[in-house]
Amino acid sequence: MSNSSSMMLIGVGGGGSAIARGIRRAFGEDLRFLTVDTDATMPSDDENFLLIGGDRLSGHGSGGNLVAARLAAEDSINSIDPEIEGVRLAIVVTSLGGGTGGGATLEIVKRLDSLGIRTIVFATTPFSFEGEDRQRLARGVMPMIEEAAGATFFIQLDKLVENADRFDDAMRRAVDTMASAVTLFWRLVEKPGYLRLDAERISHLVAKAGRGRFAAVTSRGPDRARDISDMLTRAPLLAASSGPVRAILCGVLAGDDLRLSEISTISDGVRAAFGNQATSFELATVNDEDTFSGRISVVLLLFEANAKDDTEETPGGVMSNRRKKRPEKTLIVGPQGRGRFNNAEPTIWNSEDLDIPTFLRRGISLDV
Ligand SMILES: Nc1nc2c(ncn2[C@@H]2O[C@H](COP(=O)(O)OP(=O)(O)OP(=O)(O)O)[C@@H](O)[C@H]2O)c(=O)[nH]1
Ligand SMILES: [Mg+2]
Repeated sequence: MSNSSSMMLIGVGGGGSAIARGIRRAFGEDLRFLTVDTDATMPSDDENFLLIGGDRLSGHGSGGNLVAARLAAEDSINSIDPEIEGVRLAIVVTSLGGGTGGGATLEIVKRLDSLGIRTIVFATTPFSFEGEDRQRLARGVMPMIEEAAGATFFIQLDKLVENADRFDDAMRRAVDTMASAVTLFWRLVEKPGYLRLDAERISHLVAKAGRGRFAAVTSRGPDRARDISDMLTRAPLLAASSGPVRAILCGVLAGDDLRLSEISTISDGVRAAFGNQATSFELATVNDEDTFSGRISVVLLLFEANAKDDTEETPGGVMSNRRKKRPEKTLIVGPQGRGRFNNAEPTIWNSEDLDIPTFLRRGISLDV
């Protein structure tokens, strides 16, 4: 591959690949990029497309079968290695609700992790109108993806597209929002601005972050900084919280006209709205006159720690909310979630792998 960037965008499954292609359109050719699917018929950019599980699924997709998609990804996992040579940070975009977006994403993230590549997963969860089966499929795989990945953002499509009228507007908004987050990381890695986050700090943040929430907002005009603070305070994607926010990453993307007072306004607004109990607040700016002239975009990533979880300080000083292992109280489930059945042929019934504990398949959390 000619692009030797250390960051790569990977879209998985039909929905994930569609979003990833949209993000790439926003970047042009510069972004190192791969789509992975079990379905050979989906629109793809051949050079950047990897078909997995061809022998098992004959290029027809998994048809909502999580287990078949996982096995397809396992069959083909070696073929991903040459595509990710030299990558240090992977942003994986997926849409949960089908088989491939859930099952293959899990296997791919595990592979990336085993190769020492940091992973950030952005995963949409289905619209409520798509029905309970898809929701259940999504819920079942979420804890496993979260366990395997560095930082994970689950994005409810219902919330992401609130107030959108037409379906294509809604999808465009999904792409735009995630594109802003990808832009932030890509620019921080490739072309940092004045307030930079060094690669080591990003690496620590991503390695230990666990589940987070994020939103991206844009404004122009004389009151753009205040607008942004207001919009972030009201952002539906940031609203749901199961615990206090422990770490914040605030990325300000702007042109050369960004004023110091505007950075202060945004920073103060974010701290006042979300930062009361945050022990880590990272602010980074990306300066790109060509793309952001006249406007400011802010990507806000919030990491919260569940009250039951321990936290730990990483060498980079960023709080982690990944669960510490507490053998006497906590039920430890590895990334695969198949326990001692790890190397056995799965027991498949009704598209479910019965060797995976029921609470994991059903997405039920246990208070032990
Ligand atoms: N943003 C966006 N989301 C989509 C699109 N198509 C499907 N989705 C979402 O993606 C979820 C998963 O569906 P698919 O992507 O078709 O499934 P898959 O991951 O390819 O898995 P299988 O086809 O079952 O192997 C759906 O429940 C939708 O919520 C799309 O074009 N754009
Ligand atoms: Mg598909």
